[in-house]
Amino acid sequence: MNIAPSTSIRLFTILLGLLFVLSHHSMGQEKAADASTEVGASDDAEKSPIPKIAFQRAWPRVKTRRPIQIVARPDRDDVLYIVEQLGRIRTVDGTDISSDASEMVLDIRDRVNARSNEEGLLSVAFHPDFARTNQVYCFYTAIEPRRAVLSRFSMDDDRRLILPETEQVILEVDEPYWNHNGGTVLFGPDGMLYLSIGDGGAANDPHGYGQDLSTLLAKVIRIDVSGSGKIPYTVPEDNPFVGRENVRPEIWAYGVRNIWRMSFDRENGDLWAGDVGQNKWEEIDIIVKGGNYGWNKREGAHPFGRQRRGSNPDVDSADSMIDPVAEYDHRQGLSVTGGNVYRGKDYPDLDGVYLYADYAFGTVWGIRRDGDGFIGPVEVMRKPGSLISSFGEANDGSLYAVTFEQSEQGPGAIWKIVGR
Ligand SMILES: [Ca+2]
Ligand SMILES: [Ca+2]
Repeated sequence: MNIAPSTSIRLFTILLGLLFVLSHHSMGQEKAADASTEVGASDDAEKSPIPKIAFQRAWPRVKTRRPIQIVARPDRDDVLYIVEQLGRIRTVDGTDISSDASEMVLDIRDRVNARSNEEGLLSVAFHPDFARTNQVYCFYTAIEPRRAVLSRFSMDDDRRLILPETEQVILEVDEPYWNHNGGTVLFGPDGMLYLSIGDGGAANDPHGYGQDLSTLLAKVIRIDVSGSGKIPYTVPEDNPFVGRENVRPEIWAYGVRNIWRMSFDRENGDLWAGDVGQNKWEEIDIIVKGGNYGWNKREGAHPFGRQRRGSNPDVDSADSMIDPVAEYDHRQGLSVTGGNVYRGKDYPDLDGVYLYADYAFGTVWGIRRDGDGFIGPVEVMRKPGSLISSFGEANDGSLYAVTFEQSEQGPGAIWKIVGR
């Protein structure tokens, strides 16, 4: 998600009908599909193939609007949480995808600003030790002043409802513009909280925040929220920039434009991210400690714009920039939605495959890490007409996708990812 001008996506959704008609017979489309294997392509695809997938509709009678995440709760498998962008969270039955049971368990529309396409309640994470801590973390945009907010909430004694009045603000980041609010909050295997924050917005990263280590914009940050008491968070001592002058010590990685979705591989701890590009290149990254992912000197693996003001000359060297592990251009999609590595039990062939999508085109790709190299990406599904806003992982490793159907104003839908 998070295309810069929302008008372009509206125009695009109008064109989707046309795409249906043209679909597989269009020269342009076939070329685009072929091109998707160019970056990081492997000749050994036969050796360890990446299987095709399908979307199976889940909870078809549960009505949801602007669903942008599906989240598991660590202490319970029988419930999953659907995050709605306007500022609500509802449940679905994690044991039965045909169930129509659903309950609204949080409504913070009173404090969430969701006026534009990229604003709203953007991401939610349960604390990994939720059974003990009773902590839910929400990342959302607010106004007056325009900012992004990371907050902690508690559930009631029965652990059924998330209580708005328990909000405790952890961190706020001033947002210069309405777009590029980034936005995945999640916990790592190390128990730390990771948060992706976009470059603040407009176009071209006009203030050079990507390479500026004195701001949290255009970063992935890592903080420790395990302490109790009055300090909302502490900075882990092993963060890469601790102790450097004029540098925010929360920073884990930088030079990212707008990581809308990122996730950990539960088996090996790899942190995968989809970083939304500007006008040309959408990219998939594996985020490492201290890594510089290039923005706004690079878009994907390509030089971007003129050499722009960098506040920190020692990070301006192109040598230090990490290229994406996969990218695609705007003939193949417009806005990348990062997904998850499949680690479920139902489809052994899918094990280790990272699935991601283009929000606008409804194309899904798979890529597998193979030692230091990669197999793929290959196109594993195409679902034009579904705007894929996010993927999510249940406790058993099953993966889901959430979509807006037919248009950005269309009804929400949730899908289970199945083999084909
Ligand atoms: Ca912004
Ligand atoms: Ca990059």
